[in-house]
Amino acid sequence: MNELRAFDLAAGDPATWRITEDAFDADAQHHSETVFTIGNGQLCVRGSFEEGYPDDHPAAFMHRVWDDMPVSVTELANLPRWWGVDLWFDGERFRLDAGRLLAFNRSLDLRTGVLCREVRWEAPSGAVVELGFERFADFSSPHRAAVRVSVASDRPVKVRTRAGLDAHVENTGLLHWRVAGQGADESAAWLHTRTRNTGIDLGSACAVTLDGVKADAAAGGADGVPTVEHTFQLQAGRTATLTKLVAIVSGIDAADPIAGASRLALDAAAAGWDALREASDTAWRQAWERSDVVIEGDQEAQLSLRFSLFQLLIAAPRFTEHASIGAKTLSGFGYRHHVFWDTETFMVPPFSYSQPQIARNMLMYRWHCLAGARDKARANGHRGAQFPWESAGTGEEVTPTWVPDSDDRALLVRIWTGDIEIHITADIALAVMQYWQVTGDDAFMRDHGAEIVLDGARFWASAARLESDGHCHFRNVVGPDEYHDRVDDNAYTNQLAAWHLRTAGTVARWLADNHPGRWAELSADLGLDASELAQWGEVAEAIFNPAAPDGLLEQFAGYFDLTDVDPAELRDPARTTSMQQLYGIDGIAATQVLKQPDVLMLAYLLPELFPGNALARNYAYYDPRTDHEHGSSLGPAISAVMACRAGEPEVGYQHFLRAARADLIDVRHNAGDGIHGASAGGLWQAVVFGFAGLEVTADGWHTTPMLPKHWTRVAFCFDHHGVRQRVVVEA
Ligand code: IFM
Repeated sequence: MNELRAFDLAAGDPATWRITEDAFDADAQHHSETVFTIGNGQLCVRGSFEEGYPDDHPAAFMHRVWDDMPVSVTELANLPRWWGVDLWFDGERFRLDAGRLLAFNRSLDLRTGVLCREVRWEAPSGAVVELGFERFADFSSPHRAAVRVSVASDRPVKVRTRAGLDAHVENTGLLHWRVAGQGADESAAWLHTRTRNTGIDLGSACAVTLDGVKADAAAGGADGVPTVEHTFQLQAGRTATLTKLVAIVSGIDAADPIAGASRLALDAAAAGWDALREASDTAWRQAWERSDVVIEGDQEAQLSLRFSLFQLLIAAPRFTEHASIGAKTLSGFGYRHHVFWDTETFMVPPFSYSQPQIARNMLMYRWHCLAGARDKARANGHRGAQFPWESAGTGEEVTPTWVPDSDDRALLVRIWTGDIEIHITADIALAVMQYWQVTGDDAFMRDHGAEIVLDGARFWASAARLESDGHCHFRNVVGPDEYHDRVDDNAYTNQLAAWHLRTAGTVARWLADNHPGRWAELSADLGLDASELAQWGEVAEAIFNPAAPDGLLEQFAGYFDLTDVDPAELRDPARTTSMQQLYGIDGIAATQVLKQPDVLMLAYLLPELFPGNALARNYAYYDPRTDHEHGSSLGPAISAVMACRAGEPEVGYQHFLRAARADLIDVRHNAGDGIHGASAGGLWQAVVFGFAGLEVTADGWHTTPMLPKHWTRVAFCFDHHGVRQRVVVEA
């Protein structure tokens, strides 16, 4: 097992904006590739080296470029490799597995999204070469990116460079592209590819220049790999700089993506690197002015939160309302870029509060996916809109039903979530209501949000089963705690369903009273009348609520009968795997151990259901039974908030650190698959809703701070009904 590795989180204020690595560890390269992902809200690229490395996982993804695949149905196609630059010194190819690495430094500037790498390398011939790499995705434009490589040597060397576009890329073994055309000359290359199954055209183009030396330039390349090549003699003490300005346009965004990409690349070349940087930096400055959260007194907390926000900002759909953020963002192959409840429950809130336009795009994605949700409800014999557990381009269910067992690939494991983890429909409605409450965006609610809420409520009303005990039940479901699947009356699912049904009544009344024209139109479209609305209210009242007289909720029917666990075993610091790995799938399901907060997740989202000491009672019961350290990465940030609400900010801080380290320190040994987006969004919520205690109500907003002892100040902005608010909490 890999040792846990930490990126340098230390020292000095500028360091709270910079992720650095000062040695190359080939065994940890997949983790580093994820951490050093950059992007612009349309396309992202992992931190893979320009020149490649054996067994690397190079990848770049762009919103909406989906292609079919076996098992997981669909995934974003790894883009043709646009950031590659190959180099030879005296005929010997530069790569870190050859020659001798003398010095290495990689750093990501979170303020500007620029990734830099400095390498001193001794070629097999003995020449010592200094190389500098820089890359960024233009944050001001969806289609542009840039790469720059500078080289210097301690003695005269003959240098050859090759910079171009490469269609021969794969998604972990699967090929998604056919080559439809290509071309190159001595200063530019272009490539036309088409996805194999969905037929999406993609135009990629790059303009390549070489400065600082006199060089011979020529078109080059092979089938699917158009390139521009330079050869030159580099004298000792001179620096040559190769600049590659890239444009990538899909057929979804433009009628002629190939011409579009070529034009954009040439325009970029005319403007030059500095102009692109300036435009990108300006856009970043504006984004950080809205999104930054200052934490004083704790550099690790500060840097981790900025890193999390950075990763969300580069993956968030800034230029389209037809895409959202997948569970692993755009930074890896994990979960095939599918969108889960992680998005609305964990990632949308930071945007609703600080960049509402982006939150709106993400919620609009769900609105555009309503047809898929209606199909899913219909296929299950229900009415209304049942959102899929995993969603991609169309909103159809794309959760795999069987996947190979991670320990024995010959075995298949049944995945139930796509069939029965139904709470996501209410999670989406909750995100819509939260967005509306903080933004006051009535136009969104009138035209789109109300439809999401109302048709989702109709699903709940039709799926609830009234039984002989007079209660409605949801049987055979999965709640947030996936250590227990196929359970009855999961408290989280039941209570969110009831909340959703009640809320739909409120939304319908609001629409009818304030926008009668739209209400007439929507209710006619949906075939919704007063009697159905009344029935929703009745179902909400009838949904089984498992609260005991002292306020303790049973997580699901029969949970309290399961084997209890020794809290010491759960807290054992020597344990390095999840409790499910230790006990097995069936073994852990027979215990009360939770993968992530479930009843406490409900208490987090709907605190009004936990009056008096009910919160403390449930916190005292469930928190010690949660696999905080090795369970779901979604859990720790929420546990941090709940600890604050229980009056224990120092405990909350320990949970906060677990979330903060999910990717920077590869706690679960799976960060190589991509950023844990929910943990990143949860980290913001831990600070803003937990430690700062921000609460927006119908009457305005207030804070109930609960800072960890060593934090001296937390400051951030958010938009309340279109007016920027500044919150400063001091110890
Ligand atoms: O949505 C989550 C789920 O709650 C726990 N397993 C991983 C999923 C994707 O992050």
